[in-house]
Formats: sequence, C-alpha cells, structure tokens
Amino acid sequence: MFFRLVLGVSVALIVVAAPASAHVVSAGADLHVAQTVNGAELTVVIRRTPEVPGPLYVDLVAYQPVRDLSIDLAVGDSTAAVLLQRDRPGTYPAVLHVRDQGQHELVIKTSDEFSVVPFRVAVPSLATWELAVYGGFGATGLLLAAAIVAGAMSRRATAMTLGGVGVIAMTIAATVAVVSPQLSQATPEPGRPNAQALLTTSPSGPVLGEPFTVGFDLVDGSTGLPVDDLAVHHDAIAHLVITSQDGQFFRHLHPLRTKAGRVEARVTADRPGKYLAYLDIERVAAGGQLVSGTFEVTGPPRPVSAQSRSLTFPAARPVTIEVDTGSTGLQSWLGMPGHLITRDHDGGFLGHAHERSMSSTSDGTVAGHGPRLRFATSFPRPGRYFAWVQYVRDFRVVTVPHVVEVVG
Ligand SMILES: [Cu+2]
Repeated sequence: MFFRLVLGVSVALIVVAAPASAHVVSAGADLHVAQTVNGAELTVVIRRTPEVPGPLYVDLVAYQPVRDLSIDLAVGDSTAAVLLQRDRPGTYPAVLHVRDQGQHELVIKTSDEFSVVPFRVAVPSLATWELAVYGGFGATGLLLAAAIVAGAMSRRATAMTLGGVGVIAMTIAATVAVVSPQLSQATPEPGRPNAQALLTTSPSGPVLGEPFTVGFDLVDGSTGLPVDDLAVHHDAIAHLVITSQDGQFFRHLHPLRTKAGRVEARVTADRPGKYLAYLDIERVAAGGQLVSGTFEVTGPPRPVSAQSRSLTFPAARPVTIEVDTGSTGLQSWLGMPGHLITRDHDGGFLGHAHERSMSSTSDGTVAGHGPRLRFATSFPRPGRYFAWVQYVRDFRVVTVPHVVEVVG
C-alpha cells in the first residue's frame, strides 16, 4: 500500500515536471520542423543534444518530388551544406556545432529562399531544487529500508521513528518537486491577444503557371509589434493550406519564417480565379489560431479535371471518413499517420482532423501504419464541402481529394 503510494507520487511528479516542448531541443527530445523549400516538403529534425558545447545533429528528411538542390545550414558561425539529389527522398544528415544552452537560430538557405528557425537548447543541469528532490527521495529510501530492518528485529519504537522521518523526508521532496518547476519558470500571462494577419503575394498579381510567393505578416493585436513567439505545433512553425475557390487546387505547405512576424511559401497555381489561404499558427503559452486571406490568379481558363471521391453525410453529426491506402507501409508525417483537411464551398469553414489511431513517435522515416486511415469529423451545415486526406508513403505525400454533400 505504502509503496503503491510512493510509486503513484513518483509518476505524478514525472508528469508535473515535464518541460514545455515548443522549439526546445533537449537531451531527451528531437525537434521536428516541417518546411516547404523550393516547393518541396522537408522535415528538419534537430536531434536531441546531450551536452554543450558539442555537435548538433540535424537531419533533413526529404519528400518526393526531390530535385537537385543545395541547402546551406547554419547555427551561429557553424555551417554545413546538404545536397539533395533528384528522386532520392529520405534522410540527409548534417552536423553543426552548438556552444551553449539557450536560444539559437537555425538558418536554412537555398539560392533563392531562406528560413530562420528559432530553437532553444535545454540540456539538463542539476538545479538546487532537483538536488533537494533527489536527496529527499534517496533519504526516504534509506530510512524506510532501515525501518523495515528495525521492524524485522522487533524494535518497534526505532522502526516507527525511522519510518516517520522517512515519510517526512518524502513529503518535503515531493513538495519541492511539485512547486519548484513552476517557480523556476516565468509564468506566462494568460489570455494572450490574437495575432492580426495580412496576406500579400509577390508579385502582387500572380499569374497562372508562374511561381509566386504567398506571405503572411503577423502583428500582435495589442502591441502592434511583429509576432515573434510562434510555437512549433504539429511539427511546424505554421501550416498553410491554399485552395482554389472551386476546390480543385489544394496545397498543404509549411512556410518559411523569414523574419519576426513573417512567414512565406512559394506556390504555382494551376488554374485562374480566386484562392483561399489559411494559416494555422500557435503562439507560446497561447492557444492555436487560424488566420486567412484570399488572392486572385489571372490567366486563361483551364478544363477542370475532377477525380474526387464522393461522400454524403448528415450535417452537424459525428461522421467517419475512411481511406483504404492499400498499404501497411505508411510513414507518419507531422507526427501523425494521417491528416484530414475539410473546407466548405464558400471558404468560411476550415476543419482539420487527425487519424484516430495513436500518434507516432517515429521521425517519419519508419513505415508502420495503414492500410486503413479513419478520421472522426463533422460538417456544421448542409451544403457542399471538400475534404482532403493526406498521408506519406515511400517518402511521398499522397493527397486523396473528396467532394462531400452534406444534407440536413
Ligand atoms: Cu501542416
């Protein structure tokens, strides 16, 4: 009974003391950041770092289509070059060097794009409160063992005293363990204001078939300053979904952070007309936020090539969308085996759901999911919706489009 209590308290402490993970590279955790570089999907994995100064292992996981591309990486004055090779998806390793703990920036650069990814190196050092905790638990163990021995030797008074002191030591250790992590972290202010977003394209009038840049400038709603606390969530600094109004064009991109409050991605449109862009962000110590904007692409009309699956669902009810991928060799992407993005016809509604099975802890290079992907979702009102299921197989992001008729 008593040991069960000790075990319970220890487990609770481990949970309470778990550090916040946004942007943090530690001795026990990798940082995954998806980036769309020159139109191609990459996952940048900054590997767990046991000590500083020391090597910083950075893997680029490249998804098809991979083209020949030279990428320069830098952290401070430490640099490395990675050469992606055409049609060779998978892991490209690089080694950088990191001198100290704390805030750093990983600069990712190609001939015409760059991204600055902030991250924090948090290698554990034994703080005073941790010494108190470990010392307290150590003392508890010794005292309880001594109490058991004394009890066995029928020295009841001695056993009671040792046991009592042991319980006190454990209580102190437990109190320090629970309270100190909160004390040692700055308490974030609750109820952060929203970010205000402005979408711009460069050039300002995008043309069909020609690459252009979609950028979001993010400003803090209360200070008017650029938003510089974007947190990595679902393995990216920001998720950008761009769709044509007619639902035939769909891109799920991971824009590059070019400076504080600015993210951008390169896109090539395949049909003229109105486009809707949604940016999914999360700020440190605040909830997620979806911001959006629209732009027009000019050019001659193109025939629409619809190859979507058709589904019919009732409105405002939990429903399941299922896709049979025909393969058990799916790799997790953005930390999940599958993603579902939904949009209504007018563009006022955007939904995002994840595959219902357990999320994966693998870095996306191990294939072990499938063949069925199931998503629980709902559609708020009757009307026509679009739904896109995404998963990764053979280092290629596969998108399965659906047209959904939602009935009342
Ligand atoms: Cu994403």
